[in-house]
Amino acid sequence: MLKKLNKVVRETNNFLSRYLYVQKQTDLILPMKYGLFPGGKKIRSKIILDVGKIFNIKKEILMPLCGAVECIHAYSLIHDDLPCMDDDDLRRGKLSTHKKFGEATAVLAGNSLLTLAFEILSKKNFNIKNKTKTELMNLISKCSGHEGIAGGQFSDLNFERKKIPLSKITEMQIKKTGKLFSFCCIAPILIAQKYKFVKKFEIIGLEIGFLFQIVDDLIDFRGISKNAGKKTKKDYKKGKATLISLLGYKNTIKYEEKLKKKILYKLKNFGKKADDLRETINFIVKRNK
Ligand code: GRG
Repeated sequence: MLKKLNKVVRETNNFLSRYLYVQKQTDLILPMKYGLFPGGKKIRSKIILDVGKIFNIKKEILMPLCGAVECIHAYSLIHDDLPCMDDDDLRRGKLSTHKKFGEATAVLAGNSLLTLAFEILSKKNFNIKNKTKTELMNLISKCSGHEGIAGGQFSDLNFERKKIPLSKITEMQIKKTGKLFSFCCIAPILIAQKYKFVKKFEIIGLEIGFLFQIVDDLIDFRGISKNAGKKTKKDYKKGKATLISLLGYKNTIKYEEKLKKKILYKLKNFGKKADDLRETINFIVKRNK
């Protein structure tokens, strides 16, 4: 799995490097690149390619999608680290973007990465039908904005030091992390025009994202900062509403195991073509960064 994931890292980074190389070399290019490379597991890109494999979509067609999703993801991390958000000095084993370039630059580099995602998706050489492009841009907007990542982040900040019920924590984490994963699962299906599978994979994506976030919280709880490439044990100090704060460590592990099994069961009818996606789901649970 690690070999396959590293290949996705190389290919996605190559796509983005080439894309940025032909852009006008403004003063924001450097902090944008800093937020994008190096580091980053590119797990969202891997999922796009895994689902693409199930629906027979060639990798070359999917690369702009991977690039666009990684731009939005990198943007969310840059802004997440800002003092007015989660206030982190370290990301991907190096100084966070605002620590390196200053807050104003980090805000603008983040904004530029968001708009770059839409630029990539609207390009002529993203070789899919215009109708599908519009569907993808509509969906990625919904997943990133107030109904998705931004809305989830808002709740995450608002829930600090409050007693929050499981349903609300789940809803917040599904927005903050699950929505972009669900986009990764739906996008190749929209390209393949296999609309009857959209709902099923939307839910699978939300659940994979939720699983990913639970593991992220467990990594923070276990607190091996050197592996994680960022400060750990922060959730407890900040009074974050997580599954661990509500259910405790052991029950969270049980919850995680159950959720993983539930997702894998939903893939049972997809045969060998879903093996890569199964492998990615298992990797998500085993990862330590
Ligand atoms: C509207 C896109 C957007 C952002 C503004 C700041 C913010 C609102 C949202 C932050 C959301 C956030 C940071 C969610 C956490 C998701 C998560 C678990 C990130 C870590 O992902 P990895 O482990 O990171 O895939 P790497 O470094 O491997 O790429």
